[in-house]
Amino acid sequence: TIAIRREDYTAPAYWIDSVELTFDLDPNKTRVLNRMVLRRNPEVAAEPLKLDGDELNLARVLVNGQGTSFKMEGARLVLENLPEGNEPFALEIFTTCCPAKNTQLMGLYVSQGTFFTQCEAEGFRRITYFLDRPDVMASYTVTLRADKAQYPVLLSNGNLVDSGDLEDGRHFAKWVDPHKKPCYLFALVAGKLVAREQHIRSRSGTDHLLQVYVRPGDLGKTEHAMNSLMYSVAWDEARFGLPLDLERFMIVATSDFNMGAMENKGLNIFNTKYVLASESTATDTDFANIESVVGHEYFHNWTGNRVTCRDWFQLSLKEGLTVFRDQEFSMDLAGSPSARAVKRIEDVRVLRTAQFPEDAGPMAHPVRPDSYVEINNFYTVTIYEKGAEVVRMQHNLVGREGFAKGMKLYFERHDGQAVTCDDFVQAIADANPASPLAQHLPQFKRWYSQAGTPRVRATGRYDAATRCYALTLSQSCAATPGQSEKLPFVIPVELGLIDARTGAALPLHLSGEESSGNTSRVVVLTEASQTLTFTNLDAEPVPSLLRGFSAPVVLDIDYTDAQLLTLLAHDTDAFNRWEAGQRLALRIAINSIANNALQTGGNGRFEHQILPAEFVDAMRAVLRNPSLDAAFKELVLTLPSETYIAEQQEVVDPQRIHAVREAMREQLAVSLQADWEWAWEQNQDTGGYRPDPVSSGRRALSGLALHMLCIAAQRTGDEVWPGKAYQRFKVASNMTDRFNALTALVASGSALAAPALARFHALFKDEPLVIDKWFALQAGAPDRGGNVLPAVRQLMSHPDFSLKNPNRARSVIFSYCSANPGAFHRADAAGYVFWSDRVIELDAINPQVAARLARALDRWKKLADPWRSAAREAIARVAAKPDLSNDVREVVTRALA
Ligand code: HT7
Ligand code: ZN
Repeated sequence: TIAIRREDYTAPAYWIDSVELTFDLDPNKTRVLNRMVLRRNPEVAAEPLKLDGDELNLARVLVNGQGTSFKMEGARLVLENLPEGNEPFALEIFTTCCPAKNTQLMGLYVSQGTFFTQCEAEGFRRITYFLDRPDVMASYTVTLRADKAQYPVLLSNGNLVDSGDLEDGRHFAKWVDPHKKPCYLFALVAGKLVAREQHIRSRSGTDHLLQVYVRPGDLGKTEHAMNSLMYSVAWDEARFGLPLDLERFMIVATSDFNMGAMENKGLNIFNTKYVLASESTATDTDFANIESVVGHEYFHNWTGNRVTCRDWFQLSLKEGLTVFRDQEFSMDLAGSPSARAVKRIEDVRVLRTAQFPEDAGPMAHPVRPDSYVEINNFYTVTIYEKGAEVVRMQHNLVGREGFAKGMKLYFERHDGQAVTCDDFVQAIADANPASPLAQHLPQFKRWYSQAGTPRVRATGRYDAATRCYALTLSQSCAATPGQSEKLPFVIPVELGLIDARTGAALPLHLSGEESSGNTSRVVVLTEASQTLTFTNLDAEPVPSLLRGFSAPVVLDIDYTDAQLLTLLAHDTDAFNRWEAGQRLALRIAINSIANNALQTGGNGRFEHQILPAEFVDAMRAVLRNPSLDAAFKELVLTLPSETYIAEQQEVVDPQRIHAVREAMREQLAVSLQADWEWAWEQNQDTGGYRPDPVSSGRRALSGLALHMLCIAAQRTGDEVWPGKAYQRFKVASNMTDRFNALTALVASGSALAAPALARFHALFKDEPLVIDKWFALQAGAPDRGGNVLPAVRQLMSHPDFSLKNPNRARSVIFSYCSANPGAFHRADAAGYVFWSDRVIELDAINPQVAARLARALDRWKKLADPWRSAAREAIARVAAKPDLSNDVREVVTRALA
């Protein structure tokens, strides 16, 4: 395994101006004729042409129509005897490949009798020999030929310029892409598909055809995806002045896909999970995910496709920026400040439960990595979500208008180019020369080069004599693999001060500055330690720091319980209001975990009350507060996840964390029983189903209430609420309510769970995405005496299970290994043995999916024994396999380092 290093980047020795591809599609032997026009790059010293290839059968190579000598260097095709000089020359390569055997789902593959491609990052080389790198941009003409009866629809990028019948029942379609593109954006689709179509006219008056292609039975589930696409087109034009640059924009859904979706130019290919939705088969979360993934892929049309990455180290250039854009899109569509805050909290929750652990573990890497073995392993939460936070900080440092100006300059400078993360931040700064971003640009760029999550420690001191409050903010960042020393970051901290007695927002007077009377402002930290002095204060205030999560850092601050209760009740910043509740809950969890005196009784339950009355009362106050939205209440009343609690611990006992969190939940369920009943009653929907933020918030809260009532019933022996849940499960008119009721029964261990699960399967046996939920719910169920692992094994032998389908594999194996810590971290190590078997088994089928699963034990070094040694053994067992893919090898090697 050889690491590729960013500093070794050199421009390509050849450019490819145009590509003419002709496909004779056949599942077992597809023929690919590739006619290219190339020329030497005069800026690079002459060298042989080395074309990437992978699992191709080479039949013929012609240069300017003549046979030529060639050799193979590993999987690369090397041509040495090319015409001298800088004149363009023609290269024709004829290869075959076998899509039916392509279980990796990279390159050209078959899914349910339909051909699909996936070329990002390095899949195009599995279709033909090519310079498979994003800085080589060419014009594409593509002819597809296939059996007309089996493959009536033939799609590729751009515009359809010709089509017709051929001999022997075959037909053809010819597509020309008007835009140059890197080969990772190439796509083709061929099969029996139908499309929902929509004609739209842009603000500037141009007409476009939007199409969503699916299998014939799925057309009724495409309305939401189409609406999301129309909103996306309108939003990008309105917010950033970026119009759709194609006559036709297509989305095609496939049920076999390694990731969520792919932004191929004009021909996006999506996992069905992010396209298909009807109120009876999809939850509110599914609807929201579809909106954001459709938006995300559409926004790539500019941020990624028009301006692309110079090399894969710059991946966050397009991914971080596009996640930022899809987050803003969803927030703008959500509308109200409260709904925006809910979206922000959800995004931060993902960052903190997935990216912070990555940043502290063996796979930690900067937003712009310095090296990789397998690029597929770097489609990470750091590149995507932390990358988005780095863009968000730029946005906040230059302001909304300033950011729009920066984006405009970025496109003026780089349209049609393959560029770097530096080019992006430079454009934003240059468009805003007086901004703190421009002022601190070299230091700000450390966000791209230094891995690890910075910590900001805040300490406050009030001096009654001077009526001053001194707030000291000190930053640090722990070492990460390959980076022992970190330099200070630029950290924008949005803050306010709150009157401890009344909860009122206090005007901010910063010593040495003219007072604006504002109650919230941004302070930009650049030093290792800085002290801010606030004046004119009659008493010690409660600081509200990092409002809206203004930087991706951990904030260490020793709040008293009373201060947190004040913030929870009064902070004008909704994010920090939620955060105060989470801090209170986290503190209780951590103390209970540390408190060895707190023993479980023989029944495995805590004998003691863990939650203090003030906490329960504060939660009740939020639940009953008439001025708060249901969606926000649901977030406040959901305890921090086991993964998040584990991240706060030096040494992790996963069973104790699980037991404590379950006990806290049970107590919250029992103590607030009357309030949950009230919340359930208050949040019943009357009208028809709509997945908007208000009604989905009401369903989320009533779902949580039902869940809590079933938990309480389990404790008290009451049968009314499980009965009501079963009834709701049976009669619910939408999947959100139905699935929430089913979850409540399964998660509370009700006797009604088994009949409900059986009924659910029978009802939805022909809906693969719903059956995925059915599998995931069982694999993610709370463990009762070690019952989940045998259930998971049984699910794997269910006739509906298939390891080859990534959605199905994820629904069972990942739900157990990555999302069910209480059941996975078994003291007898059986969970880890199961994990290692599955990683090895999956690796032979689909290395990318296997490598994702391999990351389930990333944080093994934090585990207490016996888990730690058992986990190391399981990882070593995988690493000992001689024929592992590069993907899995890189993950386990880093884990053991
Ligand atoms: N840009 C897309 C990345 C992607 C991908 C990468 C590796 C293997 C399979 C893949 N499918 C899609 C997704 C996105 O960020 O929009
Ligand atoms: Zn993306």
